[in-house]
Amino acid sequence: MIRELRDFNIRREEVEQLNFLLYGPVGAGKSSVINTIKTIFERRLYINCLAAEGSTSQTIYYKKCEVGNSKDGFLPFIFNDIMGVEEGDQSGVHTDDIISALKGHVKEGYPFNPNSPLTELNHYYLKNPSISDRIHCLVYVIQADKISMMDEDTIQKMQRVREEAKRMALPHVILMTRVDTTCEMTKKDLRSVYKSKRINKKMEECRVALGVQKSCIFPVKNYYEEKDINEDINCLMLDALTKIVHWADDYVAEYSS
Ligand SMILES: Nc1nc2c(ncn2[C@@H]2O[C@H](COP(=O)(O)OP(=O)(O)OP(=O)(O)O)[C@@H](O)[C@H]2O)c(=O)[nH]1
Ligand SMILES: [Mg+2]
Repeated sequence: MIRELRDFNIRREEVEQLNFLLYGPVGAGKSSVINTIKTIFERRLYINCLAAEGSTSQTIYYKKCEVGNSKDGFLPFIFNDIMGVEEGDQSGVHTDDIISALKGHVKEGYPFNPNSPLTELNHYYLKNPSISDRIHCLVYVIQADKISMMDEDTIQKMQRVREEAKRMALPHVILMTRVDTTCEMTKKDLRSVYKSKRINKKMEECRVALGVQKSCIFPVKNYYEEKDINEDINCLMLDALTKIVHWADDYVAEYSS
């Protein structure tokens, strides 16, 4: 899977990288997903100060993350890290900013402002984005152990973004994190994740809350306390990534502006 992803060729030549936007509640593990993917491809534990515990979002700038390094080469993927969604009008990432990001209007480094969305007047606003600037797959990141406790407001915000993604025919998937804290059996043996009734129930809850079909929901575990590379963590994430990358490529191939 690593080789397949490293050698991945985007069908449309003018697009050099596939763009993924990670979106979900505060503390869902968005930044950790990026650390995990970097860890897999760079074969060393990747720690990023942006992954942290907090009641408000630890990620406050729009950050594009590349995978790979100049020695071994970079993969043709960019992961865009953003502020988490929160309840209420005055906190968390603004829904309009997410929709702008999907369409490619948000430049790297934009400091999110929960009170007011990005406007055309702001110098972080890209007026005429090309297909290369757009997001090619929306990736929801949701904690398996908190899905049933998610407040109505947060769910509604995420549903609004999903409606927009549907209108744009943009693929959208869910990475369901923290399967280790959700199921004891899975914690002991990550390979039994798809046998776990509890995990299956959580996937079903995700499907109902966001209307994303089951085949697009991937239970994963992020690196967070490990001291070494773990192939089981890698396999789950790589399986998800391989599928997601093909769907993003389908979107790019079919998109015509
Ligand atoms: N047990 C466990 N902990 C995790 C997992 N993924 C993330 N965490 C922990 O959850 C906390 C929040 O993770 P982040 O990656 O910072 O979450 P985020 O979505 O980027 O959060 P904000 O940027 O603040 O919105 C960190 O302490 C992580 O170590 C996982 O799969 N299992
Ligand atoms: Mg973060």
